[in-house]
Amino acid sequence: MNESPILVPILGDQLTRTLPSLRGRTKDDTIILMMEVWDEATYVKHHKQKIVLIFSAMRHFAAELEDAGWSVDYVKLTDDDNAGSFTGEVARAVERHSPRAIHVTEAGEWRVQQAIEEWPDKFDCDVEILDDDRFVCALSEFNEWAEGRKTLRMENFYREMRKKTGLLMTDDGKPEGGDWNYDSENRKPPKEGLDVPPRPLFEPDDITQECIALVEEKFSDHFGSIDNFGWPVTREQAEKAADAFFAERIEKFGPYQDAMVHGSDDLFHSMLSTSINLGLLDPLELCERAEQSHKDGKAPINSVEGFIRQLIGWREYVRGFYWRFMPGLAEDNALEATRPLPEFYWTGETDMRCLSDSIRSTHDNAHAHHIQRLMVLGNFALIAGIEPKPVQDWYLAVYADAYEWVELPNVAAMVLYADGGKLATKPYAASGNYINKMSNYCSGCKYSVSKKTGEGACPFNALYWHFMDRHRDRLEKNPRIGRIYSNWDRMGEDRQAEYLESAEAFLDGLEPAQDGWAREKS
Ligand code: FAD
Ligand code: DLZ
Ligand code: SF4
Repeated sequence: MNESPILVPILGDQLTRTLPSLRGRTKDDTIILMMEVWDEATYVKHHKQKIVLIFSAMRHFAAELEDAGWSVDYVKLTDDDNAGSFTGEVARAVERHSPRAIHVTEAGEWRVQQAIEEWPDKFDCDVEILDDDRFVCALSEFNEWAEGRKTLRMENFYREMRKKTGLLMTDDGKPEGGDWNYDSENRKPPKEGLDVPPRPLFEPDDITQECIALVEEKFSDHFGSIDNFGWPVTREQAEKAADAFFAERIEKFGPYQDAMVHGSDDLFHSMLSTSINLGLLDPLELCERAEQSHKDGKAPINSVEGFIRQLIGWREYVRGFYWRFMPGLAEDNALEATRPLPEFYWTGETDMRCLSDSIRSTHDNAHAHHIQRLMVLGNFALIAGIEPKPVQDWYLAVYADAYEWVELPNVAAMVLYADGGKLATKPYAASGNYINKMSNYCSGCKYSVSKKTGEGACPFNALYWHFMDRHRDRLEKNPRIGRIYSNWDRMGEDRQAEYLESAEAFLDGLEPAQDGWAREKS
């Protein structure tokens, strides 16, 4: 080893062999630093599976790098003198190794990037912060696209990404199949007897078992069950999970993308977000595989286009959006929502079957699929007027794939409309009707979805109109939603009063979440 090496800190969601800060480095001149730190493990009270996943994936990645001949300085959470923060651990590593420079890939989260940007002043060596190029769209490119636009619609951005990548584009520059977006074909309700192949679960090996024991000991008061842990923790396992998706589920991914079935947690979703966000899978490679499965006649265009849109559309778009609007996005509250998060988000104890099943899946798997997150859990938080901050913290804590750059735009902007409409053209508010159409939840629910008000009525129905009524000033002018008010006005004052009273009685009965689940530090 050279006397004065380059120190390369690799963060928990940077587990990619071709990471910019690793590319071009030589093994005899580099110390890789990986750090399990208390600050990251507790800035929200992450689901137990999420901590196991990240620590286990980090430990596996470190072992692979060492096997490949790299020098890895790995700091475990329980190591003596662990400083508890990235900056504290880098300071200790600088003492140990006296590096001539630190090369680090920019952080995914604003909070961590702020800390990294202080390193040049803190440490007596060069600090190089490299752009994270594991995305299709650089942040500078997103800002160029966004600059001067009145609205930042994902669909427009997505078309640019299609052109840029050439995915699903014909030789003469047209969208494959004639349309850019096949969403209208992707709203099939779940039929009886939907036959869903199970996704592969990976048996915890010794490293994962150690992480499970650690989490059981140190994070026993965190949300979630650890019994079902089966997430991929290495690139090899993640590739097996991807293989299974492309072999067995992509065909029906599109049609049933918005479906919800009681007790069926994965449906035809890829379940790859944890691996993609950790850096174990390359999203562009996945899109190319999806495109290939269409070319091979194994998946229809609506499935493949839907999958590609989630990755080069939504995923890239929310990242650009996050960095463009942080730190304000985390504080936005355009609808002035103030109600505390209900306790049932943590306990699952509610008679609303759609919510209790989505929370059960969240508790058991550290996962719920998109439409549960958006139209059940999110929709409820929106129409019940829950304050954004605890909702944001809840989503950040409970999902194994949650990092603020992807979680916050989805929660604050897409679900809660807290940004006032920079992302979505209208709030995604819905009554029980939508949930009934897209799921089998309502048939077994204590509430009646067809009953609008009063005892036993589905709470979503009255809450929907309560939301519409209290935000009339803002929403009436919105061309995508404004005409709903003519239905409201046609009901007449007595009926309106019944809706509002029903909603208020329900809201009054909500038990606020106990302290202790919330963000430990802010
Ligand atoms: P699939 O349905 O198979 O989709 C394929 C991939 O597309 C996903 O793996 C993911 O990488 C990407 N994707 C899909 N939708 C989105 C989206 N809206 N934004 C960004 N990427 C998307 N995704 C996260 O990765 N982390 C989060 O913290 C997160 N929080 C969310 C919060 C809310 C309120 C909502 C509505 C969505 C959130 N999503 C988040 C997006 C989406 O729900 C998950 O990516 C998806 O459920 C992961 O499961 P999957 O891999 O089976 O996805
Ligand atoms: C989420 C998380 C957790 C729970 N723990 C760690 C950790 O101990 N060490 C680490 O490097 N990363 C962890 N992470 C992921 C980081 O929070 C994530 O890499 C950054 O926030 C991205 O900016
Ligand atoms: Fe959810 Fe209402 Fe249906 Fe019950 S009736 S499952 S609360 S939408």
